[in-house]
Amino acid sequence: MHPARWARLARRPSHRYDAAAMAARGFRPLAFARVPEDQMRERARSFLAMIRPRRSVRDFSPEPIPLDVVRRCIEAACQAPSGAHKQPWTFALVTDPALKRRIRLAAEEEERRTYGERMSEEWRRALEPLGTTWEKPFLETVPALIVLLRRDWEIAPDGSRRKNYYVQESCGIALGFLIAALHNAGLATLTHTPSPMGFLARILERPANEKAFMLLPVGYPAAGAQVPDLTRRPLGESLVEYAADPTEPSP
Ligand code: IYR
Repeated sequence: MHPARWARLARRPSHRYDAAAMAARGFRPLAFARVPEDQMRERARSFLAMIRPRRSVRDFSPEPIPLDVVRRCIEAACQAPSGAHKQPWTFALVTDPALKRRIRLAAEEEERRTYGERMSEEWRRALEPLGTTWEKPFLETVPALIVLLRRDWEIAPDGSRRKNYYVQESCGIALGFLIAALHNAGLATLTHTPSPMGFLARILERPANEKAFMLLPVGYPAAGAQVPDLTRRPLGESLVEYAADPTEPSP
């Protein structure tokens, strides 16, 4: 179809969008600012350039970080889509040194058993290039820990359970937003999954409907922090396209 015809069609409000009828159903017009194509390209390029150098960090500086920045990034994470708009998450921001210490000790207790007994040989080999061990001193050094807890259900005022949907997917998306927002703000993170993670909800005294989904240390990297020399797959190995028009330029 000719692009001008597309544009005309796209501008025509469909009969489904009878504003008054939609408002009666609790809808309102979408706020969506179209961006000219050259700006779209520039924004896509600069987002990639911003996110490309992001790395998981395991060696943090003890320097304090601006917590208002962290709170704003958590607010950005909360803009994620979620199953049936249930927003099935809690973000616990932990800066209390005593709590960080308890979390470190409990995580190391689990990790000692994971590395010692629970990991398969295959898993051990997969982790070798990362150089991780059961020891997690960064959990104490880092100025902040964010514990993302998933809520599989909500507790209704009468105490009964209200189910949430696609909780893992929703929390995964929110976590992705959070990592991108923190990196964009100039802070480093680690997606840390001490396993099993039951100790986190216990230490933080969370209600029965909340289970730890991810432990995210947040801070500045330590001076001289090292990371494994990893490269990312070329796009062609991650992207498969099914276009009808073979003349469309490929990446
Ligand atoms: N949870 C352990 C092990 C670990 C597992 C994976 I998969 C990693 O990518 C990295 C570590 C730990 O945090 O050490």
